[in-house]
Amino acid sequence: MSQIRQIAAEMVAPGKGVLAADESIGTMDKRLEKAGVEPTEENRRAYRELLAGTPGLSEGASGIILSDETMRQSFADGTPFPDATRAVGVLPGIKVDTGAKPFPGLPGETITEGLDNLPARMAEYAEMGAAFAKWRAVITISSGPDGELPTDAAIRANAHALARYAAACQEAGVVPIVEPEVLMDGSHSLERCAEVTAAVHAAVFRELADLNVDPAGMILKPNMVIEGTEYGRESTPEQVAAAAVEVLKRNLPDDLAGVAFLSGGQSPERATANLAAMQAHETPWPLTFSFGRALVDPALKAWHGESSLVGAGQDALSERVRANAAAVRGEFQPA
Ligand code: 5MM
Repeated sequence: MSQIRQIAAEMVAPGKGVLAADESIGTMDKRLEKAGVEPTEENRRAYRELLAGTPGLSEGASGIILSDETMRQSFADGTPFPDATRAVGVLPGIKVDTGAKPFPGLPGETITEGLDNLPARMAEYAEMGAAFAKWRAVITISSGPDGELPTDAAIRANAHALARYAAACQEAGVVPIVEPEVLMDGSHSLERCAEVTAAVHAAVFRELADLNVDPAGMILKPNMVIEGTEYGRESTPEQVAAAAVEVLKRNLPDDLAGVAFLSGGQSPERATANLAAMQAHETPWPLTFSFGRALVDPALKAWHGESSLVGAGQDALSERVRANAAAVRGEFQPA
């Protein structure tokens, strides 16, 4: 088996998911401020050390996605982050996109940037120890002043960028996490989310195939198929799971290494319950988690920047990682 296939399989091994701790500096600072923590480089570092240094993290997390800043920082004892996470059995990954930016010509939509010089950057990240990478495309559903969104053009361009990124990763011996996120923002139904998500996956897997990306050496990080936050009625975990699996089965190749869902702004409890319900369905690929907020929000709240509360923050993260690992093993017990 090729090295990237082996790493990809390790990332979605039974009972394991991937922790997304790759907020850009701007996003991280907003989250720190909201939690009452001064947004400084040292506080961003200390918070990421709290997460990556959580005792027992590797029992439920195969990897952690870092940002460029964190990748170049060290634990307080001087160990660089990628070495520190590997030492505890958690693969380091790197977010390589440079953000979703307003799409010229397509009002209300975004195109994710970061392709310039990517092969050279990938080689540097591989040298620094990155086992895998991540690129997030953002797709908006709306029927507002900008017309009916998303447009086919935005879907196509974002899918193409994801495929160019994934090909560059595999060429550098790094596993790509391909994240096309259809946002939950809006008043759309679960059925509309299903329709858009399926169209996005169709475009993404067409572009990936065109650029000869090996599905067995990559992970798809999709949104769950879920109603918009303003829809007014919450779908049950069984409805979300059935819709998500039906959508995935339409376009994903059977030899894809795995699917690791994002949480998208759901509460930690809802994201876990939905993930647990997915496991009742037979799929050719493991279905696991690569949550950001649904794993780390409780930890950030518990810590709020106090060195005496690092343990409390780590306990809060452990609790969410354990719940999601139980969910993917089919052992989830709702509270
Ligand atoms: C952790 O947040 C990631 C990076 O966000 P920005 O670059 O926008 O600051 C983000 O890509 C995240 O990995 C995914 O959206 C999944 O996170 P959630 O919180 O939706 O599970």
